[in-house]
Amino acid sequence: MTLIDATAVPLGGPSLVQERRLVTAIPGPRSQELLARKADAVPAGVGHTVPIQAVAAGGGIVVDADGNSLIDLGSGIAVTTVGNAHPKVVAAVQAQAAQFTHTCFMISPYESYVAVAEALNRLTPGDHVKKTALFNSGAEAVENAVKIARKYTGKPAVVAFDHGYHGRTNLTMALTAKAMPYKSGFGPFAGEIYRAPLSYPFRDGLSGPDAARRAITMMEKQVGADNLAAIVIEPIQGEGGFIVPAEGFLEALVEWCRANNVVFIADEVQTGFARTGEMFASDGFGIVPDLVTTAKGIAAGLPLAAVTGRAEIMDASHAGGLGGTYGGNPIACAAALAAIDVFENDGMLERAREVGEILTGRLRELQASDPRIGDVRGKGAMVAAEFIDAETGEPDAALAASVAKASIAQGVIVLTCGTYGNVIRFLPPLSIGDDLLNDGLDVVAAALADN
Ligand code: PLZ
Repeated sequence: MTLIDATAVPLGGPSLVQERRLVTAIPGPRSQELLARKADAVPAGVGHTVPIQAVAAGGGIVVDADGNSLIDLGSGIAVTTVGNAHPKVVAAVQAQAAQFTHTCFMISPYESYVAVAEALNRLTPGDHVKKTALFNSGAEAVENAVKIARKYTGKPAVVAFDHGYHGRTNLTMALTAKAMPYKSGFGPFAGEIYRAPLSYPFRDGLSGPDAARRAITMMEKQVGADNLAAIVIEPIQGEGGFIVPAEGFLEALVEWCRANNVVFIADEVQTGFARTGEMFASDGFGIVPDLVTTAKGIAAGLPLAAVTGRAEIMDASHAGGLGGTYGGNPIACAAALAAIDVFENDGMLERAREVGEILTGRLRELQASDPRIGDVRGKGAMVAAEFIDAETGEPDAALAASVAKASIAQGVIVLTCGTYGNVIRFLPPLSIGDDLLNDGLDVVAAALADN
């Protein structure tokens, strides 16, 4: 068992040399060694996309144990939006860790939890009175949002949508649409969960209002508003393929929910915190959800998640009904306060839009000369290309997989997604420079040309 010589490892953060540099094949020997240990020690169910041993990251770079520098176009699935090992986050974490690491907020409260709640109450869409409860993961936040909505309405049913992703716990598996790899063999799932059709303009060609009517008819006829506590929807589907609904779809659903005492839960776990060029994707659609779930970008990589919403809904649960040992851990809260400072004061919304323009511009250019790119879509720095068979228009998952694999082999971290597995998504940290981003996109373009 060889551990990495710490003196040879660069510090992470923005001071890392910002260039793609391969000194071995991917994976190099040290990475291979770790992956062999992983295969022996960690179950096969816990997969990995990029076969490296990460040792440092920052700016737009991930460095591996073999000394390779890879361009990061995935942010650890939309988490390190402010940049990996951001100096403000590092300082906040170090200071809090030296102060105390845990008391349990339900036993001895501390200020940072309350400050994160205040910040989320202020930043999430709508100027109504809000409250926030903190948890550890996106899935846990979604589960709690459902609990809160059921308690408030006294109704049992929940509607999720086609292509939705909400987590891997039992209730959130039930809410998640895709069987493989998320659900297959892991049932039975939680009851009283129903699935409504989404708006997927590239594939259904429906206007927003028409797609909403289709979903509302399903909810009225197959569930019944009298039985329905909440609908849970990602404003832009993340794992499901970065599907941006047609204009008017979300607005019509919100309106129907209001008229029918149904809680509208926006799952902004992937879309939240500047990712879409707005603080929350809901802002870009002009909708005000009743409850918003957040995680990922909120704390730059420390495990933290939240449910924020209308005070009267959030307050419906009895004392002791919500919580958990670690929810709102002080180190995670310190990281969140530092990240929120960066989101609010360091031009992150503007940067997300700039990064988005580069991504969309470059991908549209590629699409113009390659009919295998069926659709380029997204908002801000959340952009994807959907790959199709140029003749039939059918999803081409094999092409997306081989372009992603070839890009990774050339030192560019890209992630696939989509119900059909035929989408490559781009979620770079907003600390990435234009040159690095363009180099990464050059590599993806070359990989596509070779495939
Ligand atoms: N809601 C919208 O995107 C997490 C998970 C990938 P957790 N998405 C990435 C995988 O293979 O596990 C996600 C999300 C949306 C909820 C979640 C769940 O968040 O923090 O992973 O529990």
